[in-house]
Amino acid sequence: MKGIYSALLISFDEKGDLDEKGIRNIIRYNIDVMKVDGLYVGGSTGENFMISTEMKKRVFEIAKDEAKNDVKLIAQVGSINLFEAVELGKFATELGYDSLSAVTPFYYKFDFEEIKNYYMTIVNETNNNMIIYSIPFLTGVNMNVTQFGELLSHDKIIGIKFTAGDFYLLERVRKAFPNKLIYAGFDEMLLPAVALGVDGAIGSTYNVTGKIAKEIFDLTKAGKLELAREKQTYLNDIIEAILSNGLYQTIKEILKLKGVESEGYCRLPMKKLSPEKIEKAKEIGKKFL
Ligand code: MN9
Repeated sequence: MKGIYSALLISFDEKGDLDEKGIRNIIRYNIDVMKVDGLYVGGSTGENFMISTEMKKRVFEIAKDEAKNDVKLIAQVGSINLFEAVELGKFATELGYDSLSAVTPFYYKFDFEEIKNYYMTIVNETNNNMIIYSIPFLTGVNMNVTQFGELLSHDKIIGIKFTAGDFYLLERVRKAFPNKLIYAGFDEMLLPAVALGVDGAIGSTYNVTGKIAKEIFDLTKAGKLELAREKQTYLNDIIEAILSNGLYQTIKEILKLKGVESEGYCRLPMKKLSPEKIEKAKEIGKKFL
């Protein structure tokens, strides 16, 4: 389960329906061209929190059907509707996903007992592996080493997707749980996360920069830090440009530029790119064709 995973981008049509052909093309590009080790399906990048339960299931089906056993597959099933999370967890487990993942429950200020109960419920009901998805800047949920430890003490809770810049916490968690999987969640901080011993990384920009990410990962592991830093700087120039133009929309445009056909719309309330921003997206993409 180690290595570089793309947080799978989902293409929608202009009305907001799933663009199945486009989704399949994006999956193939990730596997065949970016050579990622796995796909993280139904995460933030998949615009998962804006779509219906039926659509989430369909996305899991499409990804499994297209990827088969070519790469590892993780299904993000977290939802503050715990019944939905369990239903999706059972569904993805039956499809053969290698692991589930669930975002920490957000919006209400759930206490740790409630958070723990949420994870235990999903794990006990599905009997699949679970990767905690921790992304405090979007959820407002911060967990400390002891709390991570309480969750990770369960055999089925195999790791954390750590999308945060608190690298002291990352190092403490790494030391405390050497046998659990830790995935770096911020693409722009891949090198320092790998230097601190993460097992892999899951990111949105890897849909188009997966090969660069893999180089950074391997160079850093091999201790070739100077070269790794050059590549990280190169990657961060791309990421900075993408972020300033509209994250998911811009990556979808870049995919089109690279010949990956898709409708490439985002789901409302995310907005469309203006014609100027579409041009800008193309300029960004051309720099690393
Ligand atoms: O899955 C992603 N997080 C979000 C992790 O999209 C919220 C990251 O890959 C970021 O998109 C990326 C750019 O900031 O690091």
